[in-house]
Amino acid sequence: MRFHVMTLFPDMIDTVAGTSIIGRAAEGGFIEVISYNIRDFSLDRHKSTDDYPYGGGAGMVMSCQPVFDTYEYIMGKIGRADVPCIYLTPAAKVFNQDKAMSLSSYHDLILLCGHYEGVDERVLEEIVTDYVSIGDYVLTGGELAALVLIDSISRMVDGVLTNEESAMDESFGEGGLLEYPQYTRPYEWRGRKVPDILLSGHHANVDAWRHEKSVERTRERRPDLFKGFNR
Ligand code: 6GU
Repeated sequence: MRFHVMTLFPDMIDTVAGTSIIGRAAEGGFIEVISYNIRDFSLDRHKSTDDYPYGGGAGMVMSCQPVFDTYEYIMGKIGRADVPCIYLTPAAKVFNQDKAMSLSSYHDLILLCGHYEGVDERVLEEIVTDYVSIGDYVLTGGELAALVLIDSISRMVDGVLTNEESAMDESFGEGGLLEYPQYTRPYEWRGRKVPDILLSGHHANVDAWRHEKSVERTRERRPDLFKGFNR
């Protein structure tokens, strides 16, 4: 799977996407993250990418031309039609595991990172297929949000996680419950002991205990999720 990221800060994308499990997946050829500097496509004498907003107000607005030309360059390179173009913005529906799952079925995804006060609406109307926010707070730009999508989608791609990594019961995995607590050595730390059931060797009892903890934790920390949980 390939991620094409349109941004004014390609280093931010390259650094994070080259690290840890996502970096390993790219090395292994399971995914590819390609960043495109929108500034490189500016036809302006000073390579500018933004201008003052019509109607006045604070900040600057990213111009149509460099964004559109970056998009056209990427589409020419991909050479296929069904390519979602996702604009990262707090003014959108919040991203979740279901959305990650549905996006993971594409061969290519284009991610557009805005900065300043936004992007000229006309180029968004022309190229964007999906508007995505990563939560109800404001970031200075779309790059961190794009990286969140890349991480959560990549881990669904075959070959990205080791068997060990993918076998983990996760929050939002089967059952829609949060992850149960985990412990490692030492048995006692600062007077806190590991729950004895985990040392019992009774796998069925351990599973039942973990399920109970997942339910309890979901009820306490995410009552909104718990409402939709049965059994
Ligand atoms: Cl996707 N972009 C920006 N700039 N801020 C955000 C966001 C996205 N999601 C939450 N805040």
